[in-house]
Amino acid sequence: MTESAVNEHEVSYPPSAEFVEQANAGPELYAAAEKDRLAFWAEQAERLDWAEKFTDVLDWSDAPVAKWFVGGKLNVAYNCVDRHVLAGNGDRVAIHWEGEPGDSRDLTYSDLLAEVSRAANAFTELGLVAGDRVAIYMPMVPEAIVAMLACARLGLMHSVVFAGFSSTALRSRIDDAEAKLVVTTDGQWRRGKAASLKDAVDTAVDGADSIEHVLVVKRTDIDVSWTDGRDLWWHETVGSASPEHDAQPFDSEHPLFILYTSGTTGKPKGIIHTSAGYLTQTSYTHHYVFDHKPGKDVYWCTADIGWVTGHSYIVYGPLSNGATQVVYEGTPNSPDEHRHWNIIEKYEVSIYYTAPTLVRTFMKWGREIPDAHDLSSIRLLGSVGEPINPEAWRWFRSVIGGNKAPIVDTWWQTETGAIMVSPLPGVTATKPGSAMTPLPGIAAKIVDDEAKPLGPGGNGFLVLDEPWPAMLRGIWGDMERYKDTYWSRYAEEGWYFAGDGAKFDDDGDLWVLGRVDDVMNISGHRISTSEVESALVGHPSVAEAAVVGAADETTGQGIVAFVILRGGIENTGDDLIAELKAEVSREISPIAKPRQITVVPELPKTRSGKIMRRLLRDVAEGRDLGDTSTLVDPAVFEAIKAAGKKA
Ligand code: 6R9
Repeated sequence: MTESAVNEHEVSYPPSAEFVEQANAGPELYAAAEKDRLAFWAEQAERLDWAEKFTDVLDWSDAPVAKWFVGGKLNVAYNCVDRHVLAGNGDRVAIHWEGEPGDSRDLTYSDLLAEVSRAANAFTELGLVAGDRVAIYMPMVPEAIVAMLACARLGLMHSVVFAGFSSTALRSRIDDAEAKLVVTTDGQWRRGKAASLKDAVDTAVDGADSIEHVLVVKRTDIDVSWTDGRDLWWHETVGSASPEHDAQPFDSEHPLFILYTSGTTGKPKGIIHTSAGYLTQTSYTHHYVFDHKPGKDVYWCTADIGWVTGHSYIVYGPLSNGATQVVYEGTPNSPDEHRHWNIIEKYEVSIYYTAPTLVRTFMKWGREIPDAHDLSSIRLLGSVGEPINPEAWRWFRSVIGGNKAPIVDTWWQTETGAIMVSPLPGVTATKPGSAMTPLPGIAAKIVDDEAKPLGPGGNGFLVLDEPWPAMLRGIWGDMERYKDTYWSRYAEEGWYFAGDGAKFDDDGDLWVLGRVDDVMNISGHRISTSEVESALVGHPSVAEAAVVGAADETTGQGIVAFVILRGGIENTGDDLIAELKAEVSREISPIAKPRQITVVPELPKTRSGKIMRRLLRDVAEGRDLGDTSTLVDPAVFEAIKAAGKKA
């Protein structure tokens, strides 16, 4: 392995004395979990209101399908809504909602209770019973969250499908889960324009045998076609239902939702999550990792509910903790690039959780934009979704965090349900680019191909060697694939294979290097795509970079890079490319020097913001493009190919 792109012994950032003073978590949390892991989780489960106490913390006898908090009963929606009202916090704002065109709405916990109760009554009236599946295909409107909670309240499983996905993607998810109801909107706002969403639903449900009803929230007021008997307006059906509803408790292991992961190949996997373990870990992590203080903090997670981050850190974690949060419907540059900072100023957001790709976009737009705003309310920043390169990390901390807000770089997956590896903001001295340490109660290892655990300096695969409460319970309809994908690689040891490469630095801190399929092999040297990207982005001319390993006759793979320049930087052609290659040589090693660097206007990304390296590899290796259906904008490729020809 080559040297890392960053000097990991550079200054680390300890929390300030003032932060430590008021922090939810201290070092004793690690000690408690260390002493007795299961007792620690039993204690965390006390964060929830139980209708019936559990008798056992964990039953792993049917591994790899866990049962957590065995014999317990609770209602997830009651824990996210009712209990806050009953505790006297009904007037607290749960959701400060900002619509894309500039409309806004505040929902208190009492409002949320009335809405969720109405929706639960309406769903019951439609004949839905516990265990049924409901597809939710909606933009970021409050009703989307209400619909999810109404499902949870009734023991229905929701399957949220990102509203940017095609009708084909929606249909395959409806069919796979045999959903009976789709909840949607007439249309969605995108950069000031209303675009139909109902049309896509109509196409998707045409001939879908399982579907009985389509429930439509009026959002944009555009015309929709209507199928009588099947289609229902939310404002009529839910609007006329009673706001009183008695939540029934369900077993700890009652299924809560299915969420399909954007698989790189083949059919998407319907990841199954269940109730009590999932809620315990999302609540626990939201409280400690974000140092959340209910009634004081204003929290904003910029994800979409179509992704797991939206499930765990917009809906279940924050609401179980009685949070006041911002929910934003639109894109960060609508109507202009000031939108996020305007929202932060307006609501005095104190905790801001986003993705590295967005941080790099902000860098590209230039610091004068956030600098024009008062961001002094921010006291904590979070990052999720991919490795955050040290350059973006430092920019985030200094420009957005006023050089004082701790950054929590949180590693986890759809499959893990909740955060697994992250700093604790009042404890950990953080290093730019490192997710640092498994959280208290979480067991992780870095191991080699032969399952040998690696120590400081080691570089291998990230595995989870003990079950955790929010872990997936399977893949919908395909338990063989569940075992095969996650548990066969280290079957003998019984470890969960995360599919990520990782290393421990010499201090024993953990660095996630990216998906294993993103690790290149150059003349027998393993180099992570993100390491090279990080080096490129470290150059003052580069805003964003994507790196792939392309087949190479002599070296096995050669490194091919695509870069976007920062605003105002002139593309000097060969001179610039030579300089960038030299930069990578310097930062990592001559072995890591890209064979080819192409300046491009855009990078192809999935709708969740992940760079589609597979497609870039196709371009780099001169192949026809495969499936581009999950891309935000397939036209991006034409521009990339054109730039490649010029290069
Ligand atoms: C939550 C989420 C999971 C994959 C995961 C890894 C990457 C997520 C990361 C990170 C480095 C972090 N990933 N967080 N890599 N540092 N802090 O993103 O879930 O969409 O299922 O993606 O994302 O590669 O395996 P999901």
